[in-house]
Amino acid sequence: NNISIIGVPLQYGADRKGVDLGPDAIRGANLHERLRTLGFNIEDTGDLDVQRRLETPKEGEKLKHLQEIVRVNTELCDKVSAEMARGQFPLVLGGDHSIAIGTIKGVLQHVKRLGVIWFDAHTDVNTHETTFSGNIHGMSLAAALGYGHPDLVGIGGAENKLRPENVVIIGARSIDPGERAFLKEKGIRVFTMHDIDRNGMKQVMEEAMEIVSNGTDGVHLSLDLDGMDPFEAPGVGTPVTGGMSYRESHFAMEMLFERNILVSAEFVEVNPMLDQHNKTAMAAVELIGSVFGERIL
Ligand code: DIR
Ligand code: MN
Ligand code: MN
Ligand code: MN
Repeated sequence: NNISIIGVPLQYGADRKGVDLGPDAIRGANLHERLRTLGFNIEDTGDLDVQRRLETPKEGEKLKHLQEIVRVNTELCDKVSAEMARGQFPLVLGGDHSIAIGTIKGVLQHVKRLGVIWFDAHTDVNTHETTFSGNIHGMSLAAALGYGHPDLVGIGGAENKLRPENVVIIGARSIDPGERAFLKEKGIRVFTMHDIDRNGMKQVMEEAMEIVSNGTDGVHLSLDLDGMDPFEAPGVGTPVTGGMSYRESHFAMEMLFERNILVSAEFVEVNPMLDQHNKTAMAAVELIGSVFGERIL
């Protein structure tokens, strides 16, 4: 019943200004009040410190801003772990999706067999060898699985990692060739938009929750707001048409609450500089509310 909010104003993994303002935009959409109404004790631990000066990545540098991303994620890992050690539920606000590495590595210190639901238009399983963009937010799931640049894999200890059979991706519709090969090779279950169209969110979530809770001791939700349709969540750096509707996303969160499997959650990639009237931050707060038990009636 105790939630610790951890803001991570990191933009370097997306290499795009504005996503560093995400944590405050989400807070500003009435987050604390919504959670308190549900009966939770909220401790907002504030934001982690992130270097403000954005240096242009050097010529020939494959992974953009690697050093600062590793530093912040290492701090985040320690912070998440410390909050869990005192019985808190970590609710991490991004920031770009590279922060999933730090969050997951922190949770793994306490939950050795961890399931993950990765809600995203993308699959974020690139490595330094497959990436086209050099953006580390496209590599965070691979790193948490133990693949990619050693500095990323080493965050929170290389031996702490997810198992492919305990991970599902929901809402994917933009997958790079290298990622497609990776997903197939590791046997990671991806529920694409096609699956949601065909079977509906109810069945997709039932199957997904079965997979991530089977043989695990808890589940982490990593939710990239670009998983939603850009029409309803326009404030993201890499929008992809044809995403999950507001209702579908909302319903998925309600199903997660009913099943009561989450030990941690993060909401990432809200970019207020690209948003319309804070719509995306408000959508994030709606989803957070549902995950923690908000009901219409
Ligand atoms: C692309 C985009 N696959 C990349 N990834 C994004 O840069 O690796 N992930 N936007 O959220
Ligand atoms: Mn992502
Ligand atoms: Mn994405
Ligand atoms: Mn709601």
